[in-house]
Amino acid sequence: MRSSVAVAALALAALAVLGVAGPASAHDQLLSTSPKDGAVVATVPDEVTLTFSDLVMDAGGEANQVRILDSSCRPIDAGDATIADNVVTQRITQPATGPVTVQWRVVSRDGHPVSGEFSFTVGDGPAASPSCAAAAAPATPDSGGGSVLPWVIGGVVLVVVAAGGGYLLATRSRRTDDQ
Ligand SMILES: [Cu+2]
Repeated sequence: MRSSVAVAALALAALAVLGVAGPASAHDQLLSTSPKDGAVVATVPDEVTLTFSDLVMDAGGEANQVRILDSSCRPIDAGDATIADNVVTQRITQPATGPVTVQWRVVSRDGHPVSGEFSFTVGDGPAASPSCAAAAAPATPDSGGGSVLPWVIGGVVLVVVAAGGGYLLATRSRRTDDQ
């Protein structure tokens, strides 16, 4: 009877560790873009939007940035990217034909930066997009999100305490049975 209590305590501790560590490691994912990756559009759009799986942190400064480059890797975007919940929008003010490369970098809800690149084509220029050097990413302090290590250590302590408690309960009950 008592040992099943110890097992239950261990299971609860393990669940607590998993439950707490889980969300901390989930990064936002890019769900869709407009224009879509690989799309061919007649004219250059006024803006590019990126839709993510979760909230994008409006961390200010250049933590979130979308760089839009023409076929010569020259920027055609204007102003800062704007963030509305999980949608990031970047305006385009320069004309362009041919392949357009979009390089993005945003701060996940958990505080971690995620980045990527996609491209579309304006008109019927060459299909293959040039490989533009990745935009120089500003160094962002890894605040907020942080490491999962403290949670792991906390989880191990929980398991050890639970196991110790279970052991004590088990030995006590055995003594009681002996008497
Ligand atoms: Cu993360």
